[in-house]
Amino acid sequence: MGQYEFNTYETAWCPGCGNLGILSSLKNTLEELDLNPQDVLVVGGIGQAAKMPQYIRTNSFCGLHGRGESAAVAAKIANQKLTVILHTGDGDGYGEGGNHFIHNLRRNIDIAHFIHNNQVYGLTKGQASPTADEGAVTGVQVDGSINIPFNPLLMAIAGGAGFVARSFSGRPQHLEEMMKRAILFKGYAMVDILQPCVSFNKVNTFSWYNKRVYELDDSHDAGNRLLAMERAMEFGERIPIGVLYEKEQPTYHEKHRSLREGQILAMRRNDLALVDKYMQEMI
Ligand SMILES: Cc1ncc(C[n+]2csc(CCOP(=O)(O)OP(=O)(O)O)c2C)c(N)n1
Repeated sequence: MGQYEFNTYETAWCPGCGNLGILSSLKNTLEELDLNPQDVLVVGGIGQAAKMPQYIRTNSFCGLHGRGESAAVAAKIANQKLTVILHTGDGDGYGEGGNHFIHNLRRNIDIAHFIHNNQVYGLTKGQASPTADEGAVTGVQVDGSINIPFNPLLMAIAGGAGFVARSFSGRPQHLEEMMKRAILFKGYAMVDILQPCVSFNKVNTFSWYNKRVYELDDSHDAGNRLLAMERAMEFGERIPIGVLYEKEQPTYHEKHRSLREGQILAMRRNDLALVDKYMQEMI
């Protein structure tokens, strides 16, 4: 039994749910990175995907719907030594949390954000999520979704993210590689993970994704922002998976004077001399 496993636990997920594969990929990735569970924080919001923190033996935090993103940022600001990993669904991350998502891209806080993208609101029984295809029929959108789908990768690249990737829950080795690179990346790193919802999305199934995804190879220049945007717009008969865009840039902590100087850590350590210095500066 790995160090990230609870002795016993039962998930709330359906047999065949992509979340099961994503959870085991996360555990394998953390094992491979050999991180101490005490140094890792897994954060979620609300939703089926957002239950990830409950099933892994690390520090955990479950926020409100759409607010896991701000909680993860706050935790990293308070303790930059933590490896902060955020799991949201596409509704949680791009819908209710859409504003936080957009601004996290440009803050460049050093967290890894894994979005389980099943194109529906799974927990609440399959309504169209931001990434639902136009025309997708659900129990609520009975005539088909009338909205243009949100393109998370295009948004992330345009919004300033330094690491933008996509993977598929049905390709565990690929997913683990993406998770590993995202966690090790210095700065905000997002991986949009295509994931079948066996109960509420009968169109974008495992085989639907499996037929369409193709792995980007060395011929893709991940340092070229415009080319990355072009790849991000490819979603249909062929769907690229891999790192679409990667560029290291100064992080929030590096740019923020107080955080650079370790102010919050000093306060947590009760380093009175430093706390006094900061107080003097403020008054
Ligand atoms: C502000 C707010 N709006 C709506 C809800 C109801 N709600 C809870 S989970 C959820 C959808 C979750 O979908 P998603 O984030 O895509 O994750 P999934 O369950 O598919 O993994 C909704 C709409 C809520 N809890 N809070």
